[in-house]
Amino acid sequence: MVSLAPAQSVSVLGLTKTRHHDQTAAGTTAFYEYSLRGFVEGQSLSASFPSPSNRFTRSGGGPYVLGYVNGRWDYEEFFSSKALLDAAFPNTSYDFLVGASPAVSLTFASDGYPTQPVITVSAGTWHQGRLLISPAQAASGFTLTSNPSNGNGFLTLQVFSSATDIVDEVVTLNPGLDATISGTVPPGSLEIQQFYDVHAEFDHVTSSASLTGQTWAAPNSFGYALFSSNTWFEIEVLNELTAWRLQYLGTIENTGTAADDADADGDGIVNAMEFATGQHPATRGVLNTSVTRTGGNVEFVYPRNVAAFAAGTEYFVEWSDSLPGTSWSTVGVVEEVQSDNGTLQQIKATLPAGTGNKRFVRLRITLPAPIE
Ligand SMILES: [Ca+2]
Repeated sequence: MVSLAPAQSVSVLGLTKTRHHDQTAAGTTAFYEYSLRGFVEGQSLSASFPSPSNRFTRSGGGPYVLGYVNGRWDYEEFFSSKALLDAAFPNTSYDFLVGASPAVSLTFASDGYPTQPVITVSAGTWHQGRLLISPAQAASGFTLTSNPSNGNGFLTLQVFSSATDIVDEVVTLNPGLDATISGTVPPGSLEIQQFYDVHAEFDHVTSSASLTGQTWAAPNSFGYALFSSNTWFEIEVLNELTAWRLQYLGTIENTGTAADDADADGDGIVNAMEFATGQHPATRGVLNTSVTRTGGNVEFVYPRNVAAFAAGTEYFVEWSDSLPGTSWSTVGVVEEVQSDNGTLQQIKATLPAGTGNKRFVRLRITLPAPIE
């Protein structure tokens, strides 16, 4: 008779020595820390199944008792160097104890840390250790691809936020030498002004043990001792204004000559107005507007940046019969799109010419408020 796995069953347990890096730029990672982790994972595990004191030991060390958190047990310690990790957890044989069952023996053989993952991304700009993605790039989607791993275990690649998983790829069969992993961020799946974590892991198994026959184990479950190399970095999705500032002024900070109210190229048009009207803020130019009187009306034509408008920039054509204008008005102003090439529109504002012998017209803009 075939015995079915219990409703609660362990599917994998193990010990991992991990070398963590941060990716800081294209092709560049920097060491962050080492860690040792013991874990028991499975289906519908409760805090008392199979034991409240799952643990591992070795000759001269332990027991190291796993803690239960949200359906799994973990024991984790972090170390600032490999020497400190190896002093606390040498490469030797460990006995993994689940409940009162016979121990599962797992061995860290000589160091087998795989190649450090380095992720190549098909979009974005590396800036101060983060990958910045523009709204247009988020709308189009992009791909991530790793370098080859020389490990013999799993490759994983994840992109996620606290709220959602965007990419969750695993190569579960032993990939052999020179295997890579890749994933796609689907078009429109990243939100403006949100942060996402990218995590890539290469594993190298040095010891494994079948758990078949243990009363608490699911069929085809295994225990592993493995070395892993992890790489992390952060994606920030910019808003339209910040992406524009990065593209044309080389920074995302609203400061100095890149500030909204600064005039980076000294042409008399502040950066915020250059953004709103689709001008180049670092190349001197003239804002191409026109004023025409047609009968009882005045027609005022100005350029509008389609992306800036879509992002919430507001435009106000205002008139006054006195300067300095303390009485700017939008009364009677009617606007229409005169032309549109996809990135820039020409907007024609029609307003009453008035009964006096002069009338002044201006364009005022307010930038969209950052999302809080
Ligand atoms: Ca300017």
